[in-house]
Parts: sequence; C-alpha cells; structure tokens
Amino acid sequence: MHSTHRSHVRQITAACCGLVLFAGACGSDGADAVPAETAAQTVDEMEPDMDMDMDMDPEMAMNMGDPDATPADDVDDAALARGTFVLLDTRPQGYDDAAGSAVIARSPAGTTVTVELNGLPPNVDYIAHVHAEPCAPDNGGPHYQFDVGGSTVPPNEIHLAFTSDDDGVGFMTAENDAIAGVDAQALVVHPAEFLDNKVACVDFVEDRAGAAAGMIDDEPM
Ligand SMILES: [Cu+2]
Repeated sequence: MHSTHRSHVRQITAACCGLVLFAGACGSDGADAVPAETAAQTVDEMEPDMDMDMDMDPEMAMNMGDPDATPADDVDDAALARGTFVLLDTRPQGYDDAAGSAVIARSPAGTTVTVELNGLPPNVDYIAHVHAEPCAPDNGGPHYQFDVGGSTVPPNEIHLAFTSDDDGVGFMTAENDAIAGVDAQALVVHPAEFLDNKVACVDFVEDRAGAAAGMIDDEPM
C-alpha cells in the first residue's frame, strides 16, 4: 500500500536535482564557441560536482521528508500514535473530499512521522507540520519544537513537504534523530503557497496509552 503511494508521489528532491542539471546544461549550451566534444566532456566533469551536491543535500531533504524512508508504523520498537484527518474550516475550496491519516513513531532511533492523504487537488505542493496543541479548539496551535523558542525549521521542528500526484494522493515520511515530547500532539497540512489556509488536522492518539512517555523517559541524555 505504501509503495503504491510512493510511486505516485513526486519526489521533490528529484525535481530539484533535475532543475540543477537543467541549469547546468543551459550554461554549457550557452558557450556556443565550445566544440561539441569539449561540451560533452564538460558535462561529464560536472557529474562529480553534482554527486557532491547530492551528498550534501540529503540531510536537508531528509528534514522535509523522504518518501522512501521507513513509514512510521513500520519503525522497530516504536511507541506509535496515529489518527485520521479532520477537515478544518480554514481549508480552501476544493478540499471537501480530502481524507487520510498520519502516524508518529517514537523509538530509540528518534521520531518518524508519516502522512497519507487522498482526495487532494492534483499536483499541489503541501507542507505538514507537527503541532503542539490538539486540533480543537485552535487548529493545532503552534508548531511543535524540540527546543521551544528555538529555530523554526527542522530539525527543531518536524516538517513534511510533498506534492499530490495526478490522482490527488499525497504521501511523505519525515525522520528526526530526537524523540518528540508528549506535546507533539497533532499534525496539520497546509497548502505550501497558502500556509494560513490549514486544510486538515490529525490528533495523535496512542496505540498503547503511556508508551510515548515511557519512550521519552528512556531516551539517553
Ligand atoms: Cu502547521
């Protein structure tokens, strides 16, 4: 089931690399005095740089999610909490059929969050965040932060960036090295272009009550 979703979802990282490659190719073509053979060589020489960029990028890409990461409900030795999306009044038009679920796994390896949605408008970019309050009454309240008052981007917050596919399906998993506290209570999905138009919210409910607190207590300091 997950793999089906994965294959549908556009990989933002791949799209970015494509853009970089395209820009590089344009640069080479622009130098029209360069013989074809040399131009080809130039492209070959670019590849090590590209690989280097890709080696440097994964941490950043990982922070916003990786569709191929182990989904939260498959994480070993995890305390799991999950829920289904409730539509929010702040949603734009066209979202009445949006539905899905989100799972958060706290394990000795840290935190994994997986989101699955269907019924979305196709080919739209989304951002989901873990929020620090329940869905009601304040649509999840502020973003969950490991260090409250600290950085507003990952890894201090948990963000998932994804794009709905042609069928309106969205899927993403994000990992974090730290174990999220009990205040990581909800997940909210926003259109990337209109962050205030919160679409839907999940209240995380533990599979086994108290398991998350136990995992947090056991985290080595
Ligand atoms: Cu949010």
